[in-house]
Amino acid sequence: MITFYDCATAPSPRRARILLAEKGVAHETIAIDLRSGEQLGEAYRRINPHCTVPTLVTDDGLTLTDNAGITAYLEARYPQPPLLGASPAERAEVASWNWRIEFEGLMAIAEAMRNRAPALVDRALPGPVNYPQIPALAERGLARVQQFLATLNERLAHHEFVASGRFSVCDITAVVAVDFARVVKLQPDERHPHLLRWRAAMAQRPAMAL
Ligand SMILES: N[C@@H](CCC(=O)N[C@@H](CS)C(=O)NCC(=O)O)C(=O)O
Repeated sequence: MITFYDCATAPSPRRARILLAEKGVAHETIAIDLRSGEQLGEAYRRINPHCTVPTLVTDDGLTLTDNAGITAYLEARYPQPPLLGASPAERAEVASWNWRIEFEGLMAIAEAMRNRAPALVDRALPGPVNYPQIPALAERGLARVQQFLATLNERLAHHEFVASGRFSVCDITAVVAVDFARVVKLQPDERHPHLLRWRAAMAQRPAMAL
């Protein structure tokens, strides 16, 4: 049995949760309570020394400790439907857009949120090492998130999906990022009609409700 370590309120494990559903992979889920710091406790640290979710423990004995590894593994093991692109050109486009959404979207939101949340003092970055908050990074993060929403809106003006002309892991990462932006009170609005159209289309997929 595949075991998935998850947290219902966090964006990173949501990416893997949606991917597992889109691929139709049977698994059991174990919830990790990030709010109480369970990820930093000895028991979870033994499973994932990076102290982050998601973690996927496969039925062939691998422990995968981030979305990059989980995605590569699931695509190779369950190739249908292909979510990393089919042709060499598609694969390059998916890799490129996925990185952009992670860096310009997810990282920017995390930067804006983690550098000012009172509950995250000294937890400005996830992982086993504590880092202090830098309030100026929260400010910069907000500007970056607004730019990210504009960039994605522009991209979707002429594309039905984010990359490769079909549904891919980029759409999953982008849905998670756009939805997570609400934690810094930024959401697509009338300035982002293409983004709103795409998000409504994505809502038709049952996995996106996860
Ligand atoms: N590179 C990792 C990042 C995972 C990550 O940052 N997870 C966050 C939740 S979204 C976490 O575990 N945070 C624990 C903490 O803040 O202590 C991935 O995408 O898999």
